[in-house]
Amino acid sequence: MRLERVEVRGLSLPLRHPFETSFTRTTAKNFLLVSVSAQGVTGYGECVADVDPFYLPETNTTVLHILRDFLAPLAFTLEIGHPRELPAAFARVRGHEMAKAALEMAVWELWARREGAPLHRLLGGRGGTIAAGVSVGLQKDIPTLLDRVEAEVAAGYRRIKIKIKPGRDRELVGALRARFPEIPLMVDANSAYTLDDVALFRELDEHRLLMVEQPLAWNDILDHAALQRQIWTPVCLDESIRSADDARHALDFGACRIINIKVGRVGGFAAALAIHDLCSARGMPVWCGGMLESGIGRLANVHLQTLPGFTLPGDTSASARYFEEDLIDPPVTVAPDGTIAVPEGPGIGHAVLWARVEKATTFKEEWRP
Ligand code: OSB
Ligand code: MG
Repeated sequence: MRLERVEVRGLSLPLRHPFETSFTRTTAKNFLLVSVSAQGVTGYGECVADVDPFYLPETNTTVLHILRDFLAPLAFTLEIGHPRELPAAFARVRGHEMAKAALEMAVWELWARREGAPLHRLLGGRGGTIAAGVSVGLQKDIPTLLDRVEAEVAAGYRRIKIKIKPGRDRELVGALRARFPEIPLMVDANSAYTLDDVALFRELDEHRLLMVEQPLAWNDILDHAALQRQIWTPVCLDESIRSADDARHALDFGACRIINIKVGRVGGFAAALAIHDLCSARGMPVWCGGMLESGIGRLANVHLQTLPGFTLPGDTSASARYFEEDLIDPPVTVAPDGTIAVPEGPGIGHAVLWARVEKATTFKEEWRP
């Protein structure tokens, strides 16, 4: 198969509630949507980059540059026998995993549609349901946080994650544990701490958290290994894992006991599958993270999570938590038992509402061989 057209558009979707982390406060989801076409079929890939480089180095602007000037021209030269061939073809471009992933994911989605198969079948997953977890941002005060968590628990979510940052950590966890002693609870620091904070993490050990996600630097493996040796709570890596080699290094050095896989962060589905397989072989649990995706990226995450190594609930929750109007029909919903149904239609499996895509579009570029 040869690609005949690549389109990239910028979209802006207002968030129903601002999402606050240790590194920023987001009020709208501003992202790139990649569409690839061949032989009358179009596939979609949602990019996880944002307007700023505060989570990882890439931004929407760097992604557009890399796609327009390097990855799309390269992709047009390929006779694609299977989407898993793309990472080797893209390897000459160093880094830029989010740009690579957006294009690679669109080709996988196109491939699934061509075969009339749901994405999960192409990935080696299964139908049925997946367990939903939820990521709760920093709130204005502790009572508000408790109310938010109470609502999410009532909605059925199987695991609660809260964001922490220096000065807003032990109090939040203590208050939550006092109110909900038994819920599966974890924290995500998004790289806000250093090894000088070991004492804090030892304190958090008392609360029997499921894990602490990315406590230290975004590009670190070794300090995390030093931290993990000194605490009971499993460390989970997010930002630090941007390739299968990163995952192998983290495993070999004991930097974590759990890995958060985000397809868009690791360069695409092929890398996500490689990390999944490596972790499965070594007995390390994985779960699927989220980046406040629209329904298009959200459904890609749903399909990935049907692989057997995803033994922990991820950050995939209902469309309605984020957006008044999602780009897909039906939206992603969570059943009272905290599960999400895995779509069986071709590709991502739900219709893309193109009128809504057009309405949210801020700019568009289109390239051909
Ligand atoms: O670190 O997992 C993260 C959102 C944006 C950037 C980074 C992260 C997150 C989340 C939200 O935690 C997950 C979601 O609800 O999509
Ligand atoms: Mg995270």
